Parts: sequence; structure tokens; C-alpha cells
Amino acid sequence: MRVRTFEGSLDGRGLRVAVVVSRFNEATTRLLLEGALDGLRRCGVEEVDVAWVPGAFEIPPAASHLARSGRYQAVVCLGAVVRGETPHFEYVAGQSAAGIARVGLEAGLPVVYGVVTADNTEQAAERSGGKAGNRGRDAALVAVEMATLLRALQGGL
Ligand code: INI
Repeated sequence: MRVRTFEGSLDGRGLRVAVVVSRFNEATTRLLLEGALDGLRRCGVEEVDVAWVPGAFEIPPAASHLARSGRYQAVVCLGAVVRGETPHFEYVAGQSAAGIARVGLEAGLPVVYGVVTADNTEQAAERSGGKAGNRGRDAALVAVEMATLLRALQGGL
């Protein structure tokens, strides 16, 4: 039996990455963006383009456009949906997550979910650089690992 194993890495040299970030709850999303840019920089990613959209609901169409452009090896999606602020939390959060997943599958690219969903602004702060880490940074590392995995699979299958 021959077993082959494929893994990505955190070596982002040679990668171009797009980031889509939403303005709604901007105090949180700016911190997610800072975390993501720091993560991408530390991985050695050479080129990053950032696109701002109004809210988490608008992330999927922008991500789709960027993913289908052929210019990027990964797209990082950043947003913050806070339950306390909206009676339609489930719709905004659910549609955003489902849309982001669909864009990735349709484009065959890592389109990474870095949207914080929180019950209140304190929880959102914890997840954007507070005691629960920075989801933007986490999403950036996932983007690099998945982009390098897909590259390895492309060259190795
Ligand atoms: N968008 C968010 O990104 N976060 C939220 O918490 C939020 N709330 O609370 O409603 C939110 N709503 C706006 C939504 O994303 C769209 O921009 C809007 O519905 C227009 O399509």
C-alpha cells in the first residue's frame, strides 16, 4: 500500500491574498483586519488587496468577484455580527456564512470565514485581539495553509 500525505504550510511567499472586510461594527472589524494583515505579513505573503463592504451580508458578492478574478490564491472574509444589535442576527450571520462557504466551493479557492459572531460587544472584543485571540489573524493563517495545500495537491496528484 502506498500512502501519500499532503499538507499546507505557513510559508506565504509567492501568494497573493484578497481580504474582504465589512464596516458594520467597525471598531471590531478594524482589529480583525489588523490581525489578518499581521498574520499574512508574518507568513511572508507578498501582495494583499483589501476591499471594504458595508456589512457582513455584502461579504459574499465581493468575495465571489475577487475569487473568480484569478488573481488571488485565497480570500479572507472579515466581519462582526453582534446579536444584541439586531433582531435578524440569525439571517445576517447565517446568510453571510453560507454565502462565504458557497463562494469558496464554486471558485475552488480557499475563501476563509473570519466573521466574528457574538452575543454582545464585549464578546466581539474578546475575539478581535482580546483574551480569545484574534479571529482575523487565525483566518489569515488558515488562508495561507489552505492555499499552500491546494498548490501541493495541484502539483502532486
Ligand atoms: N451587518 C453586520 O456586519 N453586523 C451586524 O451586526 C449587523 N446587524 O446588526 O444588523 C449587520 N447588518 C447589516 C447587513 O450586513 C447588511 O449590510 C444590510 O442588511 C444591507 O444588506
